[in-house]
Amino acid sequence: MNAQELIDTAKKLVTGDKGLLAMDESNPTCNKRFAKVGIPQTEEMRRAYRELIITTPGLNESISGAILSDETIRQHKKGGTPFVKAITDTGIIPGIKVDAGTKDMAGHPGEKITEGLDGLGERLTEYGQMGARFAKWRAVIVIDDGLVPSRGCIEANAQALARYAALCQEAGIVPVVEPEILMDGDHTLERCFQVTEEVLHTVFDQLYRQRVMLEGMLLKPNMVLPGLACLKQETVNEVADATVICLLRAVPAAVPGITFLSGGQSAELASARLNAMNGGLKSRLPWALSFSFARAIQQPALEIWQGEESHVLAAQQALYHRAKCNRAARRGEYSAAMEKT
Ligand code: 5MM
Repeated sequence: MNAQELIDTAKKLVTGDKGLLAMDESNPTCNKRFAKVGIPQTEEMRRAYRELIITTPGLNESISGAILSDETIRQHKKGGTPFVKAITDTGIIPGIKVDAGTKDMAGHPGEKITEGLDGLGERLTEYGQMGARFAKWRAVIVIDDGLVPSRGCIEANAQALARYAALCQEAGIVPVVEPEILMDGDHTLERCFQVTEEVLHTVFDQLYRQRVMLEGMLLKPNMVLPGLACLKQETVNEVADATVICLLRAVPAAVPGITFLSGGQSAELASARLNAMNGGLKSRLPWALSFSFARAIQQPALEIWQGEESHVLAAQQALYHRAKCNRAARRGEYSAAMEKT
């Protein structure tokens, strides 16, 4: 492991005002999103969609790194150029999702455990040879009050995240550590705060035990939000405050950056909330606060594209716009007026 290279790559991914684009949907997730807008669920359509994304003019103005899936990292543009080369040529750093997805956790009804540690060292070596410089692993925590989350589930997922992160660093790849508390449910913002704090403390405890170098990793958490079905939905500033207070309590200052997932928030709300954190609260932040959105960057573009060649340009404009809005949010300069331009 070259520690300095890890530190440099982690910093490069979050320095300035750019952020990460998560385009690492597994085939079933991508197919589900295609099905919703009537796009055929084939390998060629997934390839064409990913080509649309990575060839978006000016994407590199706002995006520092793109997270790919195993299928995508092996694909090529229509003309034969490998996606990884096309991405790297624009100055965007290629990353790779390496978890094997979530499974029902034995003995823990309603809870999930992320799999994929078997053979991970070898896979990381292969992805590194293909050009990936950072990786991502997502753990999923469900809130269902009175039932979950359980300590057993939180600890098992935190340990898997830490073992993944240690393997990444050994392979010279920056780990993005993603513990996601799902927005599904009617829980309050306060409950999400408690669970997020507990999960993050547990994750950082495990990262310490597994000897992960914090300066050479990134954290990809959820924002602290009320459940989607909760009757009380806090304001943008209340969400920003709660999220920052929670992160200040649980995330060591040695971590160079926090790159939020969007988790099913609308694209505009995700930008507005990130903006509020980087606006008034910036002087309190020891780390860069950035984004690693999938749906909150891609969804409008996907809906415009609909699998039609003639819609590619308009879809790319929508993608460029969302990336630009989030770049502005990193500077605390996003406003609703940007949505009208
Ligand atoms: C939570 O999902 C991650 C961030 O996406 P959103 O901003 O849309 O919440 C995302 O990177 C996710 O991990 C990938 O899409 C892969 O998901 P699956 O479930 O297909 O492995």
